[in-house]
Amino acid sequence: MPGRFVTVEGIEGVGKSTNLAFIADRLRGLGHDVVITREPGGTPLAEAIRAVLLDAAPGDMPPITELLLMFAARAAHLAQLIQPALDAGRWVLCDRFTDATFAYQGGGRGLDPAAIAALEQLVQQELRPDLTFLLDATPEATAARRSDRGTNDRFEQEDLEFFRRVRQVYLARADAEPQRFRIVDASRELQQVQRDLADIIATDFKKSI
Ligand code: Z5A
Repeated sequence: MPGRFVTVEGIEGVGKSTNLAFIADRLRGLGHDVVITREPGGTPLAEAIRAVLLDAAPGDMPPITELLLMFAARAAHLAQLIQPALDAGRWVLCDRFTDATFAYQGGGRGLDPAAIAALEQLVQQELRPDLTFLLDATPEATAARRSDRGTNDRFEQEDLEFFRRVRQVYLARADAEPQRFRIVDASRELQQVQRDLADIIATDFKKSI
C-alpha cells in the first residue's frame, strides 16, 4: 500500500519547522512510518540548489530563474526521495511543496500561475499532496518571531506587501481545495496551535485521506 504525502505550508516564521516534529510524532503514534523532508531541498542535489536559491544577493536572480530552480530541485527531490518513500509505503511529511511556488513565485513575484501549473504537471505528473496543513497568520503577526531569529536569506528580506500577496494566494488555494487543506490559525500560542493540529490528525488520519 503506498504511503501518504502530507505538506505543511505558510508564510515564513509561521511555525512550520516548529510544528513539523509535532505532526510527525502524532502520525507515528498512529502507527505510520514517517519521513520528514523539506523544499527546496531534501536530497544532496536539491539542497545544493536550495543554497543557490537562498544565498543569491537580493535582486540578483530573475524570477523565472527562481521558478525553474524551484522545480529543478523538486524534480530531484521527487525522484530521489519522495516517490521511493511513498512506493515503500512510508508517509512523507514535507515542509513546503508546490503550493509555496504558487504563493511565492506566483503571488509574491507575479509570475503567471498557468506557467507554474504547466511546470507542476511536467515535474509531478499526477502526484499532489494528500493533505496540506496551512499555518495561517498575517505577516505582521509573525514579524516579531522572524526578527528574533536574526537570519536574513533573500526571501526574508522581502517587505510586508510581498508576504501579504503570498498569504492571499495560500488562502485562495485553500478556499479552492477545502478537501485537501486544513487551515490552522498560527497567530495563537503554540499550545493552542498544536491542540488544533492534534485534533485534525486524530479525525482526518484515522480514516483514509
Ligand atoms: N520558497 C519559494 O519561494 N518557493 C517554493 O516553491 C518553496 C520555497 C518550496 C525557504 O523556505 C524559502 O523558500 C522560503 C520560501 C521559499 N522563504 N521564505 N519566506 P523555508 O521553509 O526553509 O524558510 P522559512 O519559511 O523562512 O521557514 P522558517 O523561517 O523556518 O519559518 P517557520 O518554519 O514557519 O517558523 P519556525 O522556524 O518554526 O518558527 C519561527 C519562530 O517562531 C521560532 O522561534 C519559533 O519558536 C517561534 N514560534 C513558532 N510558533 C509559534 C507560536 N505559535 N507562538 C509563538 N512563537 C512561535
